Amino acid sequence: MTTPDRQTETETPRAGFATRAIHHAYDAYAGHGSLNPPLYLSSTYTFPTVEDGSARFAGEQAGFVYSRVGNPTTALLEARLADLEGGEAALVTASGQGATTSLLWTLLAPGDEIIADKTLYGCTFGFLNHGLAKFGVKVTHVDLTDAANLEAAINPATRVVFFETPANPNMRLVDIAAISAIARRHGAKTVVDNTYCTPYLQRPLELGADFVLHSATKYLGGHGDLLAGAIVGSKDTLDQVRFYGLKDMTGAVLSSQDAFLVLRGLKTLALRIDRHCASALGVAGFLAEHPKIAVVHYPGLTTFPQHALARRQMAQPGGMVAFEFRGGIDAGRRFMNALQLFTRAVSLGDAESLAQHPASMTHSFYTPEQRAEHLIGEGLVRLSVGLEDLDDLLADLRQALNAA
Ligand code: 3LM
Repeated sequence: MTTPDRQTETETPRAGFATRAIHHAYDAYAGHGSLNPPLYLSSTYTFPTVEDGSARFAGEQAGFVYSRVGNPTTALLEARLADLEGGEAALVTASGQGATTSLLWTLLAPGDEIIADKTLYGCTFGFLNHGLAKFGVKVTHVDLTDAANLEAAINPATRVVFFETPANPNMRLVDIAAISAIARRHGAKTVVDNTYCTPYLQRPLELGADFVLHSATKYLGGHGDLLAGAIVGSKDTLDQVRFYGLKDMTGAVLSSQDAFLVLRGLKTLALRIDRHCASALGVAGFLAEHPKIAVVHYPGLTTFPQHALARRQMAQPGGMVAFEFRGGIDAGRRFMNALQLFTRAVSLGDAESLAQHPASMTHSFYTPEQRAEHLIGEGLVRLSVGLEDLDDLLADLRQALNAA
């Protein structure tokens, strides 16, 4: 597998990922010498004179004006995320959904087309098909696991190509470099939801994508105590998203307190993801051997159909595992109700291990017909493997499988 950090050498060697996740863009010796960055709790900013205020509004003078368009604490988080993803700029939002809507409403206009992969997080699917479609954007779902399908579907109206990899919840992978190259040749922007991987495992911009989206609610925050989102990409477009998509349309602004918590979460991101991945591999291997399980979807298993792509594109296979019971969802329900250490809850990327049933929870926004068409099995069970001891997790799975 590739190493977690694939930065090319420059004249001054660049600090490693974990170092930058802790230090980038903050000088503890400046100001009062606070080890942690200050938390700025202010909705508005003072202008020394009317002329200064006018110049700031006109973009002729640096400085903050109002926290809907910028705050020093959220600005630090933005600088850090841009650095970690290898992007020019970042914009943080009140939730992952706020990132998706703020970006797509900026990039798309009536008459444009967005081509999205078949499988998407339930509320992203909802926004595309009930939100964007209502305002005259054509939404086309294409199986992007085969790049030839994009080549066949893309046309002059296609402005955006959108996908998750691994996809939530069925773990299908999309080849970021192959899809981005086709989109670029046709003048469309590629947007990758990198929530499942984080930049520690996968950096889509380095593979040719134009924008990365995150639900920072998940691994980036890492502790299940906040909602947050992020977009990383070119400064020009993110300025448009900030001053139009976010400021005027969604207002999905991240509070500085939650930005502070995401900055805290980032300090342990590399450590946590290493542990999530090691335990998820243990869990997936254990489930794959169990007689009651029909199939396990985990990129780290050699039996995973896209294992070669996983090794090429992801530094490690991630912390999410999906699987199906031979006995269908009735067995899955008995299993989930018997869990004692895994917590029955949606969301992912927390210290606590979580289990949920996508068809009736995160992906209940699809109709049963849409789920079938979009490859979301009714019997799929999804695990977010947390940071507890692997032996304890396996013991819990073993006893719940006995009850299934
Ligand atoms: C979930 N997912 O349990 P927020 N993109 C991806 C996501 O997984 C999510 C978002 C965007 C889940 C949330 S379901 C009611 C709970 C790949 C969220 C949206 O707005 O920060 O929740 O991110 O799969």
